[in-house]
Amino acid sequence: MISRAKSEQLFAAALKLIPGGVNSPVRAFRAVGGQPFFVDRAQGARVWDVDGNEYVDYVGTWGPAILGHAPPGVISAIQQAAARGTSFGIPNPLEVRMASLICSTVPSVQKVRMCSSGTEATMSAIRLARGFTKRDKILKFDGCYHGHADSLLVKAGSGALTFGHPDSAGVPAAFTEHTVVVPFNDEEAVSAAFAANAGAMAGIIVEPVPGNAGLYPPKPGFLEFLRRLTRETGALLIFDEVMTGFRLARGGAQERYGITPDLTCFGKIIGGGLPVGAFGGRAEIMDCLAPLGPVYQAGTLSGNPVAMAAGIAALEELFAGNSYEKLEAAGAQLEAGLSAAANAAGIPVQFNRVGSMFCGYFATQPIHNLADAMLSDRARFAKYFHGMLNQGVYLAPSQFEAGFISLAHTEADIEATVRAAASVMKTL
Ligand code: HOZ
Repeated sequence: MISRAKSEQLFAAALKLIPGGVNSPVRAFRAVGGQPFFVDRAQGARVWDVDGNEYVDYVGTWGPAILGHAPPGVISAIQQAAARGTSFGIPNPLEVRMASLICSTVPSVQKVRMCSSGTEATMSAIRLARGFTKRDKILKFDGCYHGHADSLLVKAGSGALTFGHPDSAGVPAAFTEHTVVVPFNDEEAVSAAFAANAGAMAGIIVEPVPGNAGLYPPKPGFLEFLRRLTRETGALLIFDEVMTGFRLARGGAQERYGITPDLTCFGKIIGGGLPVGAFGGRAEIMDCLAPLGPVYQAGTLSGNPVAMAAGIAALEELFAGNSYEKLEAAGAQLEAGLSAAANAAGIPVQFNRVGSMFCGYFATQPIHNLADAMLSDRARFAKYFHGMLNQGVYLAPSQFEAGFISLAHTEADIEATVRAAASVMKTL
C-alpha cells in the first residue's frame, strides 16, 4: 500500500492557509477525488513526492517541461543569470535574444512583447486586436481556455469547466457582453455569429488544437476557414499557442497546419519552467502598443532576465536535435499502446493525439468539440486516474486536461506506462 502521509499532513496545513489548499484549482484533484500529492523534486520524466513515491509524469508542469524536468542546461543558465541580478526593470540583452529566437522560428511573428503568463498574453492580445481594429466583439469557442482574464472566462475550459464554473462568478455581465461563443469545429456557427455581428468583430481567439477540455484536433479545413473569414471581414485571427507553441512543431500549430495568424500568444515552453508569456504578430499591429501606439500594456517582471535565460536555454536545446521526430515517435508509441490496452480490456476509449499532446476519453463516440467531450465517462476516468497513480504514473487529474510527453520519456517509460494501463483497465 502506497503511503502519502506527509502529503496528507501538508494538504491539511495548506487547506487552512490557501483556498482549497492549492494555488491553481485543477491541482486540488477534486475532479478525480482524493488529495493531491506534494512534490519534493523532479528530474527528467519523473517526479518524486514528499513521501518518496516516484511517478512517471505526463503533466510536465502542464506543458512547459518539454525537455523533461530540471534539464542541466536550463538550470545552469538560470544559475548564471540569477547571479547577475534577478530583475532590472530596464532592458537587458536577453530580451533581444529571446525576441529574435521567437521571430525567427515563427514567421507570422514580426514583433513580440514579453509578459509573465499566458493569461497576460491572451488578455493583452485581445486588447490589442480591439485597439487595432477599433471594434469590440471577440469570438471564442466553448471549451477553449485562454487564461482567466474577465472577458475570456465565458464557457471556458480547464479548471473552470472541471469545477462547473465555465462562466466565473465575479465577472460583471457587461465585461463579457462583447464575447461571442460558438462550438469548435462548427463553420456554420462561426459564419452565423459573424453575420449577426457584421462589422463589429475585432477577432477570433482560438487554441488551434484545443487542449483544455481534453484534446481534440481541428477538422480538416476548419482553421483555413477561420483564416479566410477573418481576412474577408477585417477581423484578426489570434492563435492561443500557449500550449501548442514550440510543441506541435518548431513553429507551433501554425506551422503544423500551415496557417498564418495575425497575432499569436505564447507561454509555458518559452519560460523553460519559469513564469513567462508573450504575444506577437504583424509589425503594423504590434506597433499599436505603447509606447508607439495607444494600446497600453506593461509589466514589472516582463522580460525578466532569469526567465529569459531559462527560456532561451530551453528553446536552443529543443531546436538542437531531431526533437520533434522523437516527440512524434513517443506520442505514436503511447497512442498505440494505450489504445491496445483499452481494446484488450473491452473499454471504449477515444484516444486523441496531436504530436506529444494527448487525451484518452472514456467515450464511445469520436470527440470533436466540448459537447462530445461532455459525453465522456468521468467517473471511469477518476478510477483510471487513481489506478495509474498507484502504479506510479501521474496523469492530469481531470478528464478535461491534455497529457504532455517530453523528450525525457524513454521507450521503456512508455512501455511501463502501457503495462500499468493494461492492468488498470481490467479493473474499470
Ligand atoms: N490551467 C492549467 C491547465 N490547463 C493548470 C495550471 C496549474 O494548475 O498549474
